[in-house]
Amino acid sequence: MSFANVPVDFVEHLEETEAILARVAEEFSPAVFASSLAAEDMVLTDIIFRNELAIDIFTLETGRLHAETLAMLPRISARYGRDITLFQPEQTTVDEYVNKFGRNAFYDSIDLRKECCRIRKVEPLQRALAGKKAWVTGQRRSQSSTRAELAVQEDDVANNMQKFNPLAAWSEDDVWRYLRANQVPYNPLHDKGYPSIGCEPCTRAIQPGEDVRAGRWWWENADTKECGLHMVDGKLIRIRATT
Ligand code: ADX
Ligand code: SF4
Repeated sequence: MSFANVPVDFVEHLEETEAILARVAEEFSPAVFASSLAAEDMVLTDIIFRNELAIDIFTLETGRLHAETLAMLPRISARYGRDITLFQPEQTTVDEYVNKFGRNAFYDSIDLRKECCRIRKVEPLQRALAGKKAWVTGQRRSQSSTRAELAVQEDDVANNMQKFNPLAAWSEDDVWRYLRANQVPYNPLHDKGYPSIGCEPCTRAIQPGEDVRAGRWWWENADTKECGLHMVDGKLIRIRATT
């Protein structure tokens, strides 16, 4: 495609991102990409599938995702002829939580919210990452204060592998420029005030001018708003890789 009439820094980001993904596929096999099926992750999905990179894509299907998010799965299969692998929580553990605390107990305390995220996201993530050398995420620095220091490549000491954030330097505008230029399918909730999309009961639309993650766990303070996917021993630790 032509990138005439787009800023030079956008083209630079794109070339760097494509190079990072190609290096992950070649040097860190087996590697996987964790896709939430949101806008950033559709940029990476498009690059991986169109270039036939040897990186499997998976989604943590928590059991509480929006219908619009789940509807992305057949749309992706139809567009690329490739499927996304789903990882789901252990049903017995979910049942224990629901029976003991209630289906929506995550509204009651930060601890119960984190426990729900642990059961529905973090434990399935560990299964998805087992035996892999690297994983890729769609995190960007400008998404939140907790991501401002995000490195493109990190030593994921908790999972004993490398972690790559190839969109770290991208702006939200860069993401939408890419999606529109390549006519990539995207979650329709993005057009309804949802710049960031997680589980249905823990995500709401934002007002114009609000922080992009203001609709995620909106009842909590900004500094607790991470689900544990990107943490080590309960803390966000940014370890730049030396390789
Ligand atoms: S998070 O707090 O839920 O992790 P966000 O929605 O901003 O935040 O996602 C950041 C990155 O985490 C995504 O780009 C993706 O790589 C990964 N991720 C988040 N949710 C999922 C999911 N349900 N399945 C797979 N990966 C996910
Ligand atoms: Fe549970 Fe909400 Fe976390 Fe989803 S985002 S796993 S529903 S607490």
